Amino acid sequence: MVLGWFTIRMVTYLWWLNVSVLAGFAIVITEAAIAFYKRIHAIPFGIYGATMVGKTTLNHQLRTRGEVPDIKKRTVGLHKGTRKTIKVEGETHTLKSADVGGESFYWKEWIADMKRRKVKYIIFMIDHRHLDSGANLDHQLAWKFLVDAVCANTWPNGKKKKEQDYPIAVGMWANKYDIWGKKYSYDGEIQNHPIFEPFKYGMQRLNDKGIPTFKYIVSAKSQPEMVYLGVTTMLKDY
Ligand SMILES: Nc1nc2c(ncn2[C@@H]2O[C@H](COP(=O)(O)OP(=O)(O)O)[C@@H](O)[C@H]2O)c(=O)[nH]1
Ligand SMILES: [Mg+2]
Repeated sequence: MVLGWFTIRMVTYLWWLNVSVLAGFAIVITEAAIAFYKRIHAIPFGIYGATMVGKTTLNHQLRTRGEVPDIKKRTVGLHKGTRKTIKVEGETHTLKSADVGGESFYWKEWIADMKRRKVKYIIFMIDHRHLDSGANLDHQLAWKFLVDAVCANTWPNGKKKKEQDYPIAVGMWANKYDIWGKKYSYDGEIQNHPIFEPFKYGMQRLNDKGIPTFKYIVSAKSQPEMVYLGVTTMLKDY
């Protein structure tokens, strides 16, 4: 009788132990699987913008973290996408981006890149050249090209876009803050900084199309934390 009672208790206890160990084990496995999935399924990012804004620098920054050496070479055409793993506040994200030239004859490569890599997040980079000279329309022209391409219902080959062919969000990143921050200092909210003024209409068009836009200020060359925070904010918020 006593033995029987003891056996039942033992069996129940072992059963519970088993269940909790298994449950704990399952959680560990699931977490590992999610981390692994995140690493393998890199989130496709597209980094575009006029020439010399810092696209190659940003690609470097995402890959290496730290001060990026001066980029002297101009990017020719479209490069292969490379994987970057970034870690912010303990969370790891893997993203993939390809370096593309910024001269207008490469702009069509941006669309090819979006289509081929199924770009989910776009970072459009600008700097302060339009503030230095009102006659410089580099960013405005590149931006119009990009907004037209993203909002279009068809790809350049005439094929109709599907719902998942549109990006999840477009970031407008004003780069080289270390150069222009003081010169064009602004008291109000960063969102309202005059550097973004000429791009409002295009942002509105994207919003009307259901694509949120996100304004951001960075120094891609020397401020890795700003870069990483910008990327995670885009991933988290959209
Ligand atoms: N001061 C400063 N210079 C930058 C920054 N980002 C890029 N640059 C410089 O701007 C120039 C153009 O950069 P690059 O990455 O080649 O631009 P891309 O043509 O868009 O690929 C290079 O001399 C970079 O060192 C930045 O945040 N601050
Ligand atoms: Mg480049």
